[in-house]
Amino acid sequence: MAADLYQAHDYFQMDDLLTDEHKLIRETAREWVKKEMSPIIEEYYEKGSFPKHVIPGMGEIGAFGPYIPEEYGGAGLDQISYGIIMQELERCDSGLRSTSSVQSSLVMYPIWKFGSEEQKQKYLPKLATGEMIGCFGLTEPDFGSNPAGMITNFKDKGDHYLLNGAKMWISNSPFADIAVVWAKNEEGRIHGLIVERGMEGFTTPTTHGKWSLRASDTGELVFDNVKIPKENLLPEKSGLGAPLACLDSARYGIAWGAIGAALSCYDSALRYSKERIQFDRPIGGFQLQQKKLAEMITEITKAQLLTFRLGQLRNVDKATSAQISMAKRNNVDMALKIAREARQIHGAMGITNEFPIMRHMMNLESVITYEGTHDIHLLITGMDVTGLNAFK
Ligand code: TGC
Ligand code: FAD
Repeated sequence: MAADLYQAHDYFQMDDLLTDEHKLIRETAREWVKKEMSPIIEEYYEKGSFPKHVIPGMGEIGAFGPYIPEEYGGAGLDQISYGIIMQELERCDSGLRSTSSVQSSLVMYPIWKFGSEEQKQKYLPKLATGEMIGCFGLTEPDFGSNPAGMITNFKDKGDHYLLNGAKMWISNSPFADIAVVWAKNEEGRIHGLIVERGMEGFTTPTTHGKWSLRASDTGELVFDNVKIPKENLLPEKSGLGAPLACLDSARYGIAWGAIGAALSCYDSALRYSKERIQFDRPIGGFQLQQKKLAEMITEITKAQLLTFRLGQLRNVDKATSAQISMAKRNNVDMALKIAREARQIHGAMGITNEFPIMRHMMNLESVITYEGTHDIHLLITGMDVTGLNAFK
């Protein structure tokens, strides 16, 4: 890959709204990405695997559970800090942000919010450093957008639970040490269970053939009469609202992350438009290219403002699920459109790995689908503004 020339863009002086701590967190993440990730991302993307050797470094920059209290090994930071880290990671690659958001919002968050004190002490400090990696099993082969229909179930066998079923499309499952798995009990009530690698009957086959999110390992979780110790059930919350609350946190992180991918594409396109000469002048001097670039920075700026405000609301626990859905949907769609326009500005060069554009574009095809599809988030907004439920 060519040298990482990335420069962030801040058209509406958003930096004035950040604290010195926010800026320090951003610099730390940005420098780490430039030094450790940018030189290797294309290689791992082509190989189709996540660079596991960077996991301890991710722990050091606070990418695992930044908002988890320090007593459990987290950094005790605010929601805007979490967003800033997600943005810097996804500026490099959505798969890198995925690993961070799954660990933080889908594994550490449910253990912190719904776990017992023993579970928090046992898992959170190791998850915060990356000594332990987790994954989150909600989606099933026949239940994606509609997780309420899940078939995975557990039965009470007196001194343990017996877990059966299968989860599909699970980020990090092939190498995760633990999985937070959502399953129904005999009454059909959804609960979270912590399943550990090595438990008999538990396997994690890798999913092959992805053209998107290639620098992230995806797989299945298969449970064939797996004995789960009773102390591995998350005791503090049950029902679909429990996994959906985790999704709120992860979707919030994606809203920030997608701006990072968009900034990366815009930055590359802006530079290229000033350097590439056709008809004896830089292509950036043509009105058609200026229209693309002007619209890109306008959409990025709107997303930055929306997302910063969402962060303020999250900080005081006032953000609604529907507001998070709007931001996730808007920002991922915005980033995908910018990736496509940026690709055109780069001409043929835009399809090569000399530039990050095509990789971002392919990644964003996953991001627009996972954590609730573009359609599902529109229906959540629709339900919120009309009070009418289109799902039922
Ligand atoms: P519904 O009847 O509306 O709700 C069931 C219960 O949940 C409550 N609730 C929420 N609670 C917290 N946060 C939210 N966002 C919530 N939304 C709803 C609700 O109040 C209710 O509570 P209660 O007490 O009354 O029971 O549920 P529904 O079955 O109609 O479904 C609604 C729908 C479609 C919006 C929901 O199922 C949905 O969001 N579907 C999309 C599924 C999804 O996003 N899957 C993501 C899987 S994980 C993933 O993709 C990780 S990618 C990781 C990476 O690499 O980054
Ligand atoms: P479906 O639900 O089958 O949807 C197919 C199409 O139908 C979509 O366009 C959808 O918008 C549309 N549709 C569905 N319902 C409606 C409706 N009511 N009205 C209108 N249109 C509708 N899941 C996890 O649990 N953990 C993970 O770690 C995880 N990681 C993932 C990583 C990757 C790379 C990918 C691609 C997915 C991952 N997922 C994960 C799964 C992801 O959350 C699901 O793919 C997503 O929720 C959509 O489910 P589905 O693919 O089954 O699509």
